[in-house]
Amino acid sequence: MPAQNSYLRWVSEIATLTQPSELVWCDGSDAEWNALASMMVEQGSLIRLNEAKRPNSFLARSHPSDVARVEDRTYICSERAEDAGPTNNWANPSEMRRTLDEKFSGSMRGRVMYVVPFAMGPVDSPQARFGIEITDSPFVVLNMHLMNRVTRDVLSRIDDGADWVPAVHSVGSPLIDSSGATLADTSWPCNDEKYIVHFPETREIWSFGSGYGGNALLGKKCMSLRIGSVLGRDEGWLAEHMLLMKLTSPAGKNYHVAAAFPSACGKTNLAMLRPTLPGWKVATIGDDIAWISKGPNGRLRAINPEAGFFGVAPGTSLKTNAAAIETMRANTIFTNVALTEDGDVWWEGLTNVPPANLTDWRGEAWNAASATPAAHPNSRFTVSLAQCPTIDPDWNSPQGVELDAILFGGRRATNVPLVVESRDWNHGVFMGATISSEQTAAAEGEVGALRRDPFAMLPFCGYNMGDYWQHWLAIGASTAPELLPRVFQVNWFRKGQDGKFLWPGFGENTRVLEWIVARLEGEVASVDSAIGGLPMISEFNVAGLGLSPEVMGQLFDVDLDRWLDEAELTEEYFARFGDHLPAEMSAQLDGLRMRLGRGERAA
Ligand code: OXD
Ligand code: MN
Repeated sequence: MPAQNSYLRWVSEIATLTQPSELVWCDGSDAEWNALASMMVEQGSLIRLNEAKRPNSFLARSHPSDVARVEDRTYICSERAEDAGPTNNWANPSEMRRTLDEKFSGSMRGRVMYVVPFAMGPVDSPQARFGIEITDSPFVVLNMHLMNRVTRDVLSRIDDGADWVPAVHSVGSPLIDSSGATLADTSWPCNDEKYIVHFPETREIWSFGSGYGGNALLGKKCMSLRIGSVLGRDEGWLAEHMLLMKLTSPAGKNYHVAAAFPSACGKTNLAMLRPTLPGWKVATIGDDIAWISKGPNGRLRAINPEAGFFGVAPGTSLKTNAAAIETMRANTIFTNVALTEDGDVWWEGLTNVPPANLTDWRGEAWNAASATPAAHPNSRFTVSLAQCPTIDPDWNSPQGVELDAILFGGRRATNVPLVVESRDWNHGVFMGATISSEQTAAAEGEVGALRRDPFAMLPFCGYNMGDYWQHWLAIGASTAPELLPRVFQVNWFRKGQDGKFLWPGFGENTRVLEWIVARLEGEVASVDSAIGGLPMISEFNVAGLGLSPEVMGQLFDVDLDRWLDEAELTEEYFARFGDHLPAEMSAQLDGLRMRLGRGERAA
């Protein structure tokens, strides 16, 4: 890891390599943000939205090829391929360094190189970690201001000896070529060739060719999850793809819940849930990432290392997530949404009827008869957490919050009940390791086949997934069972024979949380089944929902034969991890099969 104060040398090395025309040290101030935003508006790379409707907010339109994370261009360059494991793209670190040297050489010519010091987590938190991102994209700087704590304090901490993660980003589109000729700029510079590279041993990040958030805001997936998971493994904590919330019961008692769901399964909606049951309250702490470590009393505590939301816009509405709509009332950057005639934003699902005379995400005139969506399906809003009306007052607390429950969920049309409680921590780790969703589009593979996404970390674990499961087991083994959060599997997405969702979801998910809390309080029993503890139907509150006994039966059905088939697939999946598969995971699978074979089904 870079030594104290070596950031000065590092910055100068990167400048020598990339040859920018100017170097700017960022301070995270409002003045810096305003000046950069105005500059980008003048250059035509941002559109200022209607000041009366959406104050201090902007729209960016990306290059049509640069709209999402690029998993096939994301690399874990550990010294040994087996340390990246079968779920990551591994590349030889020395070869990758040669490639990066070539790609970054002169990549910032004619551009400004911004040096952005940032903290993940409150600067004073024992769980905070520091980073410095170098970027040639002012758009990245603007987003970093909203997503992270950008502050020069970080440099003082590093001067005082704190560790830090060096992260280099270039859009890979110089404005001067190697012969000195000037090249034209575009509103969204990027490069056809992209590299999102992590060196876990030296804890470095290098990102080339993309301006899109998940590839370019290096504090997020790159540092908080891929490098974060490596730091967690080495230092005894957990970096997780989880939302974080505080739930308050009608009795006024608080519970903290972390929940892992694969991308695009509604984490932001759950983090900002509006309870439908009287007396319940949800306060948001984070919608994407949680860092979990053992507190002084032995209980697990969590912080959200981020300071903003980078949420998917389509589908977000007053009906599905009123808090998100309120959060982005001002000071928000939108990427790839549609523009209304009066300078505001729109996306599919925001209203039932689209406004007339929209301009789509590519800048083309759009109307309801158009063949393509007005907003890109992965269009985004970036906004500070502080603006969220449901934000928990403790979201910035350096100590974080004590976890009471951890939820694992996938998007399962079949098999997985609405909620199941794990038998114990190790069984909970097995639940996390077997998260999956049925594939819904032929583009993802065979429709209906299971797409595995263990712990929702498939694209985000910076080391061998088998070792990561072992690390979770070790955290459990070193903690008294009564201090550990209880682990549950949930599934909002089960479908009936008619292909329709069985469960209303959204605010009604409060009912699942209510049952979980009742379990924590020992107020309700659970029914032992082969796959874990199920609610007694008579004790599960569905009052007023009008769900028939058949629907309730289907929501909680455990089909032993189908589960045995699924166990077969899990065995095949586990085999991919070879020696890195913890023996306990095989034992959990054996235990499941034994219970299924005995015909354990909920009464
Ligand atoms: C995200 C993701 O953008 O998980 O959060 O893809
Ligand atoms: Mn995510």
